[in-house]
Amino acid sequence: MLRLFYSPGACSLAPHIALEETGEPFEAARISFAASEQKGPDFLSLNPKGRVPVLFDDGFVVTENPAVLRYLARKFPNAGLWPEDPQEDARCLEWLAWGSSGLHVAYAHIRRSERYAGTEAGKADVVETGRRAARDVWDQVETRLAASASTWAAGRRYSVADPYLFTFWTWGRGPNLAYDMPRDFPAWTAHARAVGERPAVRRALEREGLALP
Ligand SMILES: N[C@@H](CCC(=O)N[C@@H](CS)C(=O)NCC(=O)O)C(=O)O
Repeated sequence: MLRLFYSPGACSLAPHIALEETGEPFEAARISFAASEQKGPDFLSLNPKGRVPVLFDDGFVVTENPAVLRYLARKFPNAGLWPEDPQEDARCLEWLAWGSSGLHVAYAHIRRSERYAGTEAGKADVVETGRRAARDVWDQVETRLAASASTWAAGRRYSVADPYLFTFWTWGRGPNLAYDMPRDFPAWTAHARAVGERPAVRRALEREGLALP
């Protein structure tokens, strides 16, 4: 049995959506950050990094969004979540890598400044730096999507890059960034609305208690 450990609204939303897209049965195991469940012994025995997502597949454990998303796409090829064309394959991987090393890390400077500084002044500086970095990468995503002729991020077809980008879109409208997404990021918002029309996405959003774009 597949089990996804997720926390509502966290980056685990992307594999949560991808799992729904596969149509396979899975268990969604909710981890409460408010109760610090990601730091408890049970969770740490699965993922010593203390982070979601964690995908458990019959004894095999995989973490890190790019790896989890690719694993799901490869394991369930009929869902068509990974492009076959070499250029679209590279584009999909490029989005996943940039998401985890660029967008996520910029955001973490705001949401988790304690990782990067030990004093209150240092943390405030990290948050300010994170705000500039996040705006820069959010703007870059908008520019790329606006220049694309396709509805989907990696090419002609929907892929795991789309729910990953969608997850960052939801962070843009969230309290830490509080961007006016439709006004400032219209191409990304059009993308998020197209993603949000998919039944799999609606099911995952409903389970996590999140609003549609
Ligand atoms: N590099 C990891 C990052 C995972 C990560 O930072 N997850 C966050 C949620 S978005 C988390 O579990 N945070 C809990 C914590 O920092 O205590 C990935 O891309 O999957």
